[in-house]
Amino acid sequence: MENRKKRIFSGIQPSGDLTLGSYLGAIKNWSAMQEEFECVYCIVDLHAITVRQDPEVLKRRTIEQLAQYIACGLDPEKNILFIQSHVPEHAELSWILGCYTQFGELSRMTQFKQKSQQHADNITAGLFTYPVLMAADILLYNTDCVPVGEDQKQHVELCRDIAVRFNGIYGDVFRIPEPFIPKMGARVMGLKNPLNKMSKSEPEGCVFLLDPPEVIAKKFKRAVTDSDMEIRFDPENKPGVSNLLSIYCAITGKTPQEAEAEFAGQGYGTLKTAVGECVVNKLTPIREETEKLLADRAHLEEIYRMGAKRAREIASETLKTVHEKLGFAAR
Ligand code: ATP
Ligand code: LTN
Repeated sequence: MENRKKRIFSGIQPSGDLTLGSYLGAIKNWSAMQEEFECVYCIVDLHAITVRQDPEVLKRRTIEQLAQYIACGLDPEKNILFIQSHVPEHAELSWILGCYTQFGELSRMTQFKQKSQQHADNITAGLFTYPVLMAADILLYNTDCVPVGEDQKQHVELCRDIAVRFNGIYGDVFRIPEPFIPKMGARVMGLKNPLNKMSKSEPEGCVFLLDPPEVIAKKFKRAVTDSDMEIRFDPENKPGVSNLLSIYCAITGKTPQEAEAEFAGQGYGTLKTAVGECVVNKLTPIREETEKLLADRAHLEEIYRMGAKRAREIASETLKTVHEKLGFAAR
């Protein structure tokens, strides 16, 4: 395989407005990687339609998500930023990989089990084969590393299994990717229900990247904690307080022990205000920059078109190799 910088691939669905969870679990780490690695970041609209979307809203969110990627520090010159449906190789490789994925493997995916409960009236084949498309995303770019939150680890592991299986039959076709899960912020919990992951499709207890400062402060003030008064990092017994401490640590870079010492002897009110403030300080410049970027749609369109062109150059090479290995007649 060619001699090059290590490659990173990741993506987020434009299925809702970006949250503090997707920022701390994924995007924050993406921008830290752009100097050292060759990075490809995608807006995965094909994945978003695995549950029903409103076409107008989907279109708006797709462009807003691109603006937020850039506002979070992803330089569109250094990174390849693109929209999944603009690179048809994703859907093509997904079909092929689906023929090398077991029904049983897909049945075991936690996200499928959860989403099929949430959308019990619309459990589509797309929802079931979602992880195969994700494997195609990753493998098309000969990705070395996939920075995601904890909830996506199982999907990256399935991707590795598919790649190993394919390579076992056809030779060294795909690079085997590693997941990258951050130490802090890998699983930000909802502020209303700290037993559930903060998620854009559950707006209750969810902080959005574009929330104004007063809304963020209010959401933290109302965060669920517990009835004892001790500020201690203990996710099992004190999920609400530990979640606030994790958010604080993920943003400030402090360890949970340092944060505990800093808040020792203080009340939950002080903790909530402090965490709310550090989140506001982090998100305010991102919101302002997003608004500026959204004022120039033509520029954003130029960025995603350039991104798709660069992405396609890589993806089409991989797909060509796969076709040859499978024995498809040359075009
Ligand atoms: P949906 O509710 O539509 O499933 P989501 O809010 O869970 O969406 P995704 O688009 O699935 O967000 O995730 C985008 C990225 O952010 C993934 O890498 C995912 O692991 C990460 N992520 C999402 N929510 C969290 C969270 N609460 N904590 C840490 N990382 C998260
Ligand atoms: N399934 C991911 C989004 C996603 C992704 C990817 C992440 C689609 N394709 C490739 C990393 C690499 C999610 O966050 N729900």
